[in-house]
Amino acid sequence: MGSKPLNRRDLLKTSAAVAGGLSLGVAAPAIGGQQASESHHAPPSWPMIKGDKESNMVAYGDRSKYVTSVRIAHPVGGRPSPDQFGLTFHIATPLQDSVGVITPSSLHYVATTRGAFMPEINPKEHRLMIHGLVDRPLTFTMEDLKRLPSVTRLHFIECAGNRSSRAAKNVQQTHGMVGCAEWTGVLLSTLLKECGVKGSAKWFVAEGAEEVKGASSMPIAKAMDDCMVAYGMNGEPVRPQNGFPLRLMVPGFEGIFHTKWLQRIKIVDQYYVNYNDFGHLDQDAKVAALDYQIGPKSVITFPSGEQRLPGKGFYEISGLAWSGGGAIRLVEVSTDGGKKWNKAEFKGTPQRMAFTRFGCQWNWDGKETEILSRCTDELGQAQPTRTQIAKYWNQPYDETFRVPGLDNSVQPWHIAGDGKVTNGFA
Ligand SMILES: Nc1nc2c(c(=O)[nH]1)N[C@H]1C(S)=C(S)[C@@H](COP(=O)(O)O)O[C@H]1N2
Ligand SMILES: [Mo]
Repeated sequence: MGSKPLNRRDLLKTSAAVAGGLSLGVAAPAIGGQQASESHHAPPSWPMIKGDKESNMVAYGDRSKYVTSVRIAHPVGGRPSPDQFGLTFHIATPLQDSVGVITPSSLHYVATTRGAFMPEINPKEHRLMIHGLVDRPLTFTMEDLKRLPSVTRLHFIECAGNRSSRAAKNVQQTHGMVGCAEWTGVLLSTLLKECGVKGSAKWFVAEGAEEVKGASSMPIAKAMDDCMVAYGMNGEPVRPQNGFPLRLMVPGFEGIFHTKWLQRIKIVDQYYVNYNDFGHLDQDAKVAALDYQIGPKSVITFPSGEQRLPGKGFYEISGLAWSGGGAIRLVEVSTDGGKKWNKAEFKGTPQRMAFTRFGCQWNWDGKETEILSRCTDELGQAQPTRTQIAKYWNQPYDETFRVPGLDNSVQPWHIAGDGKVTNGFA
């Protein structure tokens, strides 16, 4: 880089100079910045991208050819993806390249429970039926749904199989089965009020249009609280892989409950086990409501596995935090393997069951170390370490340890003296 390593004081000096105005160029340059002159480091002149009507630069915006991050097939919970028949069950988000809190739809993770089968639904003919323990069973077309009052909310979805392991090399492999999008739709409670829910209703079951039908029963209280029937995702119709034209959002609950290609909701008075069930067998609605929730979780996305720091000096550590229990209240970062913890800064206002981007200023001394993040949500729930999880399950913490159930453990990234970042579990 050529520039002299920057320490925190230099950075503060620089920002003070910027804030004061008119003194630019007097203070020390920021990271990698060099004194500008006409002969040296002037911006190069670039060729023009040739757009024509057919190209996706005009009709449907493409990203730059220099931006190349993509989703990858993800081995989730020991299940191969793609499997022996070439079917892909799980595709992971490239979190290492993420900025902000929105996962672009084309990079949002995808999980299907039976291979890559997706129904191709014509929205004009699509119907959502709500029946069971209601006064008036109703059927809604997409047009009907769009006439009703809408909500737009930022929410994450995470697959219960999203887990770190020693074998995982980067944050896409350790944490990629999660994404956060801006969802638009109608609150399920709005639809249920139209139908009139009977007093005996305790659970509801949702069904998708493809071969595999729906997940386990969900408590009716959740339906009346914040469930959404979503037709919009990041400012456009929900993508086919994410449930076009309609999907159920069950904020904070494990991914499997967010039924895609939603066509039917039945209100019932008892717990039903579905074909799609993955062990959600709590038959007490209150226990279930807590058990289906994603725990408080955070991960550093920069610097993270397989990245490399070019040299000692200033870096902003950046990462994501989320919880099924509500909004994130606190994120702490350690740069010395967990001895000291510093409060991270939020980028924007934390929202309920949504990604919160955090940052932490760090002056790396160029020595080998380990960096970690941990979070606490609005319920006061704190993210555990792997050793704490092993203790909780009464298992020895050794090379064979695999987190049972959901894995929201603290993820360490190891930084070598040459700046190479690797998985701290390996
Ligand atoms: N109809 C239907 N809905 C489904 C699934 C499915 O296979 N079919 N997969 C579930 C699982 S396991 C997860 S984790 C989430 C993933 O949502 P996404 O693919 O939009 O990220 O959808 C859930 N909804
Ligand atoms: Mo999933």
